[in-house]
Amino acid sequence: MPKKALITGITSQDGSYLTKLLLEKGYEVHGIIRRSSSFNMERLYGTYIDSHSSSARIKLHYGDLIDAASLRKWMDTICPHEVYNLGAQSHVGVSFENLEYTTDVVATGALCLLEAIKSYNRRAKRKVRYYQARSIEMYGSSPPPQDENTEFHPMSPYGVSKVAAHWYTVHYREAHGLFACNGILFNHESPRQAENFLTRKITRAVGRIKLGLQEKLVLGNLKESREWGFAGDYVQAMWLMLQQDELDDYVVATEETHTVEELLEAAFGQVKLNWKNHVEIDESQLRPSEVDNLRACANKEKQKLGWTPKVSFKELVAMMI
Ligand code: NDP
Ligand code: GDR
Repeated sequence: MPKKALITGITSQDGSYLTKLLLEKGYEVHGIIRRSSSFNMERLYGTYIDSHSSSARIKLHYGDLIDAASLRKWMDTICPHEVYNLGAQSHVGVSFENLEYTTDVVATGALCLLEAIKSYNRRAKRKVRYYQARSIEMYGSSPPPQDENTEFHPMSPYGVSKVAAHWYTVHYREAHGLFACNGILFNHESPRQAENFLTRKITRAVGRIKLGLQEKLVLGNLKESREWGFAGDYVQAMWLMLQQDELDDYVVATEETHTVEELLEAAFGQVKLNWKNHVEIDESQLRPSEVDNLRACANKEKQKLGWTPKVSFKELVAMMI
């Protein structure tokens, strides 16, 4: 019998890369999808096979992180060995506008999923392995370098909600013996990244400007810096975390910081354009508070998981262009 994995947020950037990885490793993959008025399965194209086909090892189920009953139902029906909680309202800027919704999905959603796993474990006498997607946004204004022991000081409603999801995960591990771990991931991107995140917004605009389809690119804060890695590499680290004998929490990062301006240089440089001739600033896009001093220390993950990123910053930008 193949191992079964359940992924919330399977339609996400990370969900699509993780699905591909797990299928390659022989898993049967189950994903929770939300009902939406527009079809949003593009990222799974090339991976998804109609579940009526005898060769299909990927199955999708309607559910929602804010619908606890649906989570209990799918845990009990699918009986997975591993659960990856990737579902989230994951846009930091939007979290300042949609506060309650972000908390419901990111924090309470994680709690409901953990509770569903706890109940299932007890009934089935199993020990499901649980991965919680955490974020460097939780560190917020804590000074660098940030590692697994750095104090949390989130600077956005999204970051605060991820802190709550983190502590729920720790609580279920300590109080109820759940086999649960937190992956603290720095920014990771890909051609599948949503267009309202910075890297995709820039790389997409570069192509459009070069082809004469767009005149200018309007951005917010250019002073920030991030460690941008490739999502395809990062899902490997997620899987590795759940294969350890003892579960732990890990920071996953490239440990290579670039400013937004360096990203613009690299992206526009790919098509021999000067970004300064095309970028405009719209102050209304500035966030009420920013995470402006991030620098990872990912020693533990490198030593214990043996994971290192394969795609460099330059290669990532070229791939996205
Ligand atoms: P995306 O923003 O691409 O996707 C979010 C996913 O969550 C989508 O599949 C979305 O479904 C789903 N979702 C949203 N709301 C709900 C809900 N109420 N119930 C169930 N599912 C829901 O995420 P990423 O791939 O970028 O990130 C994956 C996870 O990793 C997220 O938890 C994110 O917070 C976290 N993370 C990401 C980082 C990054 O750099 N990408 C860094 C650190 C952490 P739909 O398609 O229907 O909208
Ligand atoms: P981030 O990514 O907030 O780090 O969250 P995002 O790409 O949204 O912003 C990165 C930085 O760029 C600045 N910025 C802009 N950002 C966006 N989206 N759009 C713009 O026009 C723009 N102009 C400047 C931002 O202010 C910020 O400083 C991502 C998400 O994937 C989270 O879910 C995840 O947890 C973190 O990364 C780690």
